[in-house]
Amino acid sequence: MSKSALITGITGQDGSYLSELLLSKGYTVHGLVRRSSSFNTSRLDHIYADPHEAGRRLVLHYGDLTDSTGLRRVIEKARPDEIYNLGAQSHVKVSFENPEYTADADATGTLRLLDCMRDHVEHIGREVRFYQAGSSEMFGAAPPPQNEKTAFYPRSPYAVSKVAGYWYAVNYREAYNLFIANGILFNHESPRRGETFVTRKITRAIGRIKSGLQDKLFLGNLEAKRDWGFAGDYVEGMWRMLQQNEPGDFVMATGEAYSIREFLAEAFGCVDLDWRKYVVIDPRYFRPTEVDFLLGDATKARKTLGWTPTVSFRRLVRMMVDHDLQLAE
Ligand code: NAP
Ligand code: F7E
Repeated sequence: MSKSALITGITGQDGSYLSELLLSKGYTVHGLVRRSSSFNTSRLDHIYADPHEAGRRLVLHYGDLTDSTGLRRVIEKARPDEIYNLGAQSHVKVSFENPEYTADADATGTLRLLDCMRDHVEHIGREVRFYQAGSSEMFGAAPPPQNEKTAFYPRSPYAVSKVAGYWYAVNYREAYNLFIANGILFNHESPRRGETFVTRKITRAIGRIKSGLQDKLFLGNLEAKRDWGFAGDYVEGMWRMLQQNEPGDFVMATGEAYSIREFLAEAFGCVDLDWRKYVVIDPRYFRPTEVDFLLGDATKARKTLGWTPTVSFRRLVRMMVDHDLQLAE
């Protein structure tokens, strides 16, 4: 019997890469999709299967992390062996504008899903494994390098909500003896990254500048440093966490950090342009509390999961720039 997985946040960057990975391993993949007035499944277009197709292995269900009844119903229908909780209001700056919604979807949403899983496991009498998408933002102001032993110091409503999700996951693991793993993932990017995150905002602007569609790029704080990896590598790590004998918590990171300024130089350098001629600082993109320096130590993931990132910083930037040049054309 092939395995079945349920992914919340399947329409997001990571959801699309994880779906590809699980389908390639023979899984049937169920995904939770929010109702939207326009199509929100474009990242899944290439693997989408029409509901009328016999034997399809990608099944989408309407649902929302703010709606427990719907979550319960989807779990009962999908009967997953593994649940990946990737759904979230994932934008740090937006979480300052919509803190309550962020807490509802990211913190209480995680609790809702865990609670549905707990009852489901009791009813069906077999194990279901759960991956919780934690974030390096949970470390916030803690000095680098950060690893599983670093104390959390969250600096945004998003980060606080992810810390809550992390602890709900630990508590459900200990209280009900469930297989639950927390990933603590540092920033991971790709050509499918949302257009308002800084890397994609930059590479998208480069494509548009080269095509004559834009001549300025408005950005906020250029001094923050991030440990940027490739999303395709990170979803492999999520899957590996659920294939272990024992559940655990794992940092996933490249161990290299660069500032936004350095990202700009690398990305504009790919097309022989000087970023200083295009970038304008706009304070609207500053955050009330910033996270200055994230640099991960993924020793545990390397040793226990055999996981290492395969895409370097330079290759990642080149991949994103090339994609966005084509897109703009
Ligand atoms: P993303 O591209 O922003 O995708 C987020 C997904 O969550 C989308 O499918 C979105 O649906 C869905 N979603 C939002 N609110 C929801 C709700 N109330 N109910 C159900 N689904 C909801 O994020 P990502 O980069 O793929 O990240 C995946 C997960 O990892 C997130 O939990 C994020 O916080 C976490 N994370 C990301 C990174 C990173 O660097 N990418 C690092 C650490 C942790 P729509 O498509 O309809 O908006
Ligand atoms: O910001 C600075 C900004 O929004 C990175 C999410 O996936 O990774 C992501 O969160 C840095 C910050 O990502 C702009 O101030 C400057 O210091 O790309 P970002 P993030 O906040 O690190 C973590 C791990 C997650 O878990 C999150 O879900 O770039 N910055 N100028 C800017 N950032 C944005 N977005 N836009 C700017 O114009």
